[in-house]
Amino acid sequence: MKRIALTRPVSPILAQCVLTHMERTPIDVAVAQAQHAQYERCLATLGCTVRRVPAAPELPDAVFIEDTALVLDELAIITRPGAATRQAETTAVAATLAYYRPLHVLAPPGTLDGGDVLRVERALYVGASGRSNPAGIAQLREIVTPYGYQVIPVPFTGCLHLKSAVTQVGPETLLGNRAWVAPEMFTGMVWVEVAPEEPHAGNALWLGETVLYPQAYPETCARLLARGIAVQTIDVSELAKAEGAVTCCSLIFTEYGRLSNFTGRRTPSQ
Ligand code: CIR
Repeated sequence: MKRIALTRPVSPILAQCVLTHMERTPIDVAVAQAQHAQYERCLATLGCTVRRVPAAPELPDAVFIEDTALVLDELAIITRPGAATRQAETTAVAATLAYYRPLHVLAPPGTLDGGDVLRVERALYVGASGRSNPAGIAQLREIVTPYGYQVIPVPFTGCLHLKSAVTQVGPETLLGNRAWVAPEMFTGMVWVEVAPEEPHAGNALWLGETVLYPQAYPETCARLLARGIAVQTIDVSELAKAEGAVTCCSLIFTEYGRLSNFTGRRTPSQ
């Protein structure tokens, strides 16, 4: 079975991205594109088949594809991103995901960003954020409950998405910043705390054997290595200026075979 990594090219107008918790600083798009290409190469080296959703040069945040969908084993949920300028990103992602999973689509007034959803087995921890509203979380629960998933809303502060504060780095291990999210919310998981001087270091991309991790956080990286966690570091500094990190530039899932009855239609959730 193949592990697919869906990615989307960096837009030439990345500098016009939405920013919430960061000051706008100049972004070198060529550097961002080179870092993104390196990110894709790392995913391939770590066992993923990289597939690109067609570029959307007019959509500055399109590279942050994680926010547009949640891909589970049985289905994919096409989100309705909380930033209005990002809602057009979902169309092409849905067209691609329709080859791999039956689709459900979130409807107004619900909003949800994939960056707010941390999946641990059958638990979907969902950040109650400025991007993911109660209606969006309720729709998600309605869609996934029949498949045996539990939706657990999680309060957090200080950062854009739940996965800016905490991500999974091992079967029973989370990496997070307890100033932004309470470890007690995640029952039964071991908690690795980010280094105090690296508050943004909680976003890691766990690929089973290895964690892909920003090279900007050496102190936290040392904590992961001390736990015996294999880490591959990568420079994503230019993407970070757009408030992006390592999870948000891909959608990772197992290919169980293409859907033979693909029609391009999508199933509304309501
Ligand atoms: C935004 O504010 O939506 C983008 N500039 C950054 C999104 C990053 N997404 C993520 O971490 N899941």
